[in-house]
Amino acid sequence: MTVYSFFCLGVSDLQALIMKRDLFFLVTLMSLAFLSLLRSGYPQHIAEESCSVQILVPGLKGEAGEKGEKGAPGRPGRVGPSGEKGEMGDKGQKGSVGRHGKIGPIGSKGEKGDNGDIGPPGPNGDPGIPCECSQLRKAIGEMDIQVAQLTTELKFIKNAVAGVRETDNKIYLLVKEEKRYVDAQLYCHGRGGTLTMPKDENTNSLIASYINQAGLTRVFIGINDLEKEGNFVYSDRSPMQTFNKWRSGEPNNAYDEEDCVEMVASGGWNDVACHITMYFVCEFDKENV
Ligand SMILES: [Ca+2]
Ligand SMILES: [Ca+2]
Repeated sequence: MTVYSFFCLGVSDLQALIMKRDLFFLVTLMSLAFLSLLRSGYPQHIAEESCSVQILVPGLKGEAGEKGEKGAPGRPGRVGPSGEKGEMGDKGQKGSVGRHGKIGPIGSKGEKGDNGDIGPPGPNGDPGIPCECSQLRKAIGEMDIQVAQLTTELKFIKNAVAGVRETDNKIYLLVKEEKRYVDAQLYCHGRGGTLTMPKDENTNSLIASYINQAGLTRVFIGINDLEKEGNFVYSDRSPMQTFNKWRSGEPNNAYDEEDCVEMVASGGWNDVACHITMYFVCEFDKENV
């Protein structure tokens, strides 16, 4: 009966149903009608029957129900974002005086201050002792001379300690200080002697050995022709004797300036210039020492 009623609905009636948006109800009706057709096997007969049966339409909407009770409180919402910074508040009141602090550590040493002002001059001193400057200067000068003499004597003693040669009545000293002939003679004379005067073979050999042992090659000896060219004399101005040890070709008065005499390591003699400097040998009489 329901299916027949459905197909007997007019188009306007369907539209009305659709307009009422009761689609679920409509679909249900269509499904039931289709099943009925399959079961009957005479779908063409439907259109031939009259639509005198009841028309199925939905009922009127019921009245609204009573208002429900108030629901349970909802969950708390999320924390909202930070608000904008507020304006600075008013300055608070001045606090009370705090407690006394601890004593701090000792500070580092400060820099030296500036010099103070110059003080007033002190009282005058007592009068001094009159200065005898001239006498003091003289004394100082004499002391300087003595120091120089002592220095020279010290050198002489050093030379003497280094070794002397002697015969029965003579002492020979090799002085290792380079001096000109005249200065060498003054040196020896100042100590009570003279430049050595070899007057025999033994003495000449002794002096030659002396300078050889000292590792020397030449020394001044006390012979010269300063006063008269070619007339050789000893340093004490005594005349030459028969003994001599002139080397071959000597004396030659070379360059017309050789007026003093040296002894070479072999013991031979040679006239040389007096202004050259070399070591020398002094001799002293034992009686005068
Ligand atoms: Ca000469
Ligand atoms: Ca010569």
